[in-house]
Amino acid sequence: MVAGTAGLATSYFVAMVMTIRESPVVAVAELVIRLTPGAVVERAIRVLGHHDKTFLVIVLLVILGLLFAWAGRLARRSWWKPLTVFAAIAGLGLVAIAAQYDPRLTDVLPILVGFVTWVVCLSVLTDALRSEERRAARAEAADPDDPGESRRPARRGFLLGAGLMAVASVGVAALGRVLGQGRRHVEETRRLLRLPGVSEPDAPAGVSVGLEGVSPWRTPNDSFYLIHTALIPPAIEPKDWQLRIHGMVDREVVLTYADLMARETTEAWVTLNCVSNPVGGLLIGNAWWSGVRTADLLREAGVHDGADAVLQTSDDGWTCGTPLAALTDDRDAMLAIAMNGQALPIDHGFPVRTLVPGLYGYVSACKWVVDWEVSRFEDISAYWTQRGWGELGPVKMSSRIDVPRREDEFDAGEKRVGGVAWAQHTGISAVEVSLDGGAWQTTELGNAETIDSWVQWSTTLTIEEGDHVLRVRATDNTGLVQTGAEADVLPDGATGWHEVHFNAV
Ligand SMILES: Nc1nc2c(c(=O)[nH]1)N[C@H]1C(S)=C(S)[C@@H](COP(=O)(O)O)O[C@H]1N2
Ligand SMILES: [Mo]
Repeated sequence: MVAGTAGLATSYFVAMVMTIRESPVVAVAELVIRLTPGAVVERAIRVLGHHDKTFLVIVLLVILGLLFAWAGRLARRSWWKPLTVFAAIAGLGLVAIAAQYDPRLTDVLPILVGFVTWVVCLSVLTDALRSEERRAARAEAADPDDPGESRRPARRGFLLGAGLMAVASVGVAALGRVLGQGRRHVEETRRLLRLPGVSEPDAPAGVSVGLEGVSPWRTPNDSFYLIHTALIPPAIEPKDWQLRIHGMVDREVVLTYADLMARETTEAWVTLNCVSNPVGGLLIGNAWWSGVRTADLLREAGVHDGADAVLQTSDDGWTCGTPLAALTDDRDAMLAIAMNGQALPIDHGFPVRTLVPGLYGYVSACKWVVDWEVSRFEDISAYWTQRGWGELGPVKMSSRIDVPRREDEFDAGEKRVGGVAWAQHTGISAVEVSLDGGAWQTTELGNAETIDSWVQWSTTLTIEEGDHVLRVRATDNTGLVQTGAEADVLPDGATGWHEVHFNAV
């Protein structure tokens, strides 16, 4: 039962800090409610008032307690029988999570953590007891008069271990509750924020080529890719947020959230992508960002001659070195407070992150940013550059086929194909495709809107029966044609042509 409780505590902790709606136990309770006939639920509510859910959770906890005790008994004889009990309980939890509204893959994490905790804690607690029991049985067979003195140390160890584990479980659960409440509060503040100067436009006319299966031109916030090293993204109240600009400047500047709100807002469509995006990969998204121009802030601080970098630090300790030129030239580099017209989601850097068109995220797009040190590249080192990634991080031109998908099969004949292409802050002028290694053919482009955002492309091909391969390449506004030379994502971004194999019948 102690091992079982420990697993419930760790799974609760993980659920709370990830601000997953509720713990797995509550998910099961919700599933039970959903599966119970309406009349029964109504009667229960009439009898129990609003305590129906609490009551159900308590019943579930009691049942779990009995199952844990049973698993403990089984552990006397067998190492695998208790595991099947735990696996069955975890399985029920997974079913309950999967049945929730709009579940995400990460929602299963609390259950996995709980399951591992059960297995580890049960074996830690029972291994010594079991071998002790076997030894005692052997001793008794040899000398039936031995009163079993030899069992005492193992029992004492067990009781001590179980006591410590119980205390630790309560601690973990309480910590989870405190952290979870903090996050929920920030989530609530975020939801209630009114952001003057932040607009929420629809995607501009003509950006879509109107082909189903091509990534939407504007990426919704909840499907925008996420990359961060923080295990638990920081939850920062806007009133507690500050950015300190210091280092090689005339005047140190400290900005609060209210200061940012009082300033003029700049808004732009910008495509952000990750240096770790392989050719054809999905670590890219396009959004309408609102914020304050970094160039203005740095001008007010008065940057010294000789500075060429800004070392940005996040509240979670992550750092990146950003080329000063990209933060001070005329592009829309900004301290962003909103994404697609909404306050930044916590996972995307709430309350404030940096965004620099034309640079990969790892050198520029610092989330939960709290410190800017104006400096020189030779004097600083940052999280990813310490690990062998390139210092400057300009985005490399690339293009992707979204339709057809890999291994697609469709009828031979006329087929519309399409995808996206990008070269942020240079812009795309053409996209071409080649079928089965044939000549490059031009495609039609959607409205490019700005040089900082991606562009959709599409064309219609006549496709004969059989296996095929389609390749794509882009040309940027300087006339440069995307290279077919394949390069790995490390150290400064992948190159090569995306190709898709498919079959027509
Ligand atoms: N604090 C912090 N900011 C960060 C990162 C991080 O790990 N921690 N990752 C960077 C990387 S590598 C990328 S690609 C972008 C991703 O931004 P997104 O998660 O909003 O899509 O954030 C950047 N900002
Ligand atoms: Mo990245």
